[in-house]
Amino acid sequence: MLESLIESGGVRHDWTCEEARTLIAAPFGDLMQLAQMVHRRHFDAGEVQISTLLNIKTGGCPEDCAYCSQSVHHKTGVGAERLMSVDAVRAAAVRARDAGATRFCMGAAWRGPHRRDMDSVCEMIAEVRSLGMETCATLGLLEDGQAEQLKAAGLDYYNHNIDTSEAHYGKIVTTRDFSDRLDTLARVRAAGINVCCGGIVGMGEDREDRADMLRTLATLPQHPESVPINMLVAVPGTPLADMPPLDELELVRTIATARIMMPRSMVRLSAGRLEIGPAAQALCFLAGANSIFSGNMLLTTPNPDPSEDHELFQRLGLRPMPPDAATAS
Ligand code: SAM
Ligand code: DTB
Ligand code: SF4
Repeated sequence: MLESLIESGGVRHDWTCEEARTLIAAPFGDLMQLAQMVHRRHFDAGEVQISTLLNIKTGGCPEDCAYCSQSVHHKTGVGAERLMSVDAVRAAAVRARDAGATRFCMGAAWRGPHRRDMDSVCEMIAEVRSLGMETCATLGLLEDGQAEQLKAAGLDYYNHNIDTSEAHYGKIVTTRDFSDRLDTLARVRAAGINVCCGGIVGMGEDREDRADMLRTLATLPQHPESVPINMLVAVPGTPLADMPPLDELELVRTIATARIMMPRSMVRLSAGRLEIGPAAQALCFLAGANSIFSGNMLLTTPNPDPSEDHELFQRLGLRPMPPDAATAS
């Protein structure tokens, strides 16, 4: 019965909320079986793409995202720092490349980049690219012309998450709208940059919100090439500090549903791996996740040690994905 949703075998852009909600709520075994089938149709299920994150501008962000440690609206102990130097970014990228990462993602705690920052960021992108890695940046909302500037500098991917469903968005952020995020995503796409867009689970939303968030992504004119699914890291001092942890199987269901609805996208098991532990991570890979962030730190919170990831890959028979395989067949 679930199989009828993927009968055409192709990539669908006409998903309905009802279909997304049916998938995410299906009996666990049925959902997992379908996700596995779709995953194996398009990818080598033994391969996981490895990205590295670097916070190039920490803290002091004027936005009020309820989950974020870097907002000036919350007292989290994360101070505002200046934009890193190009040399320091280059050195971090060399370390990431030598540790096996194929994509280097630079994050900045901005509402969006100021004009004066664009030259430095473009220089960073060109440096990282010259090291032979794919480049990714997450800098917030983009204005006219900025996506084109980033593209010209050699940017491969832009990360810009919709974070949650449109209905739940106003409970999480008040300093911008859901539609502002979609506008930037359209600018990125129009500039010819690959789109990395996903969200966070465990922010007090319900299962239907998670389905609706995926439906928004899967009905974009082109699916995001990467879909990061983050489990909320409840940061002390943020409004979501006391949010009870979401059942891990709900994260697994979200990943499986993303895999089925966006069959050719890379689905990244992003923040929250430290919190869920190895067994739940294994289920996420079975559900069709095929990308992770490697390195002890995400932006401001810890991530599993690379040696633990290596051990988990050994236990599960997983291998790092070579750079050119990150395009689904
Ligand atoms: N300021 C830019 C923006 O908002 O797009 C870029 C950096 S922002 C920190 C990147 C993404 O990280 C957010 O959209 C959110 O999905 C994720 N994120 C931030 N804090 C998180 C947390 N505590 N737990 C899980 N995901 C988080
Ligand atoms: C994404 O979806 N997750 C990453 C990356 N894109 C930029 C960020 C996770 C941040 C987790 C909280 C922190 O370390 O501050
Ligand atoms: Fe700023 Fe991004 Fe954090 Fe929101 S998620 S407060 S925009 S750094």
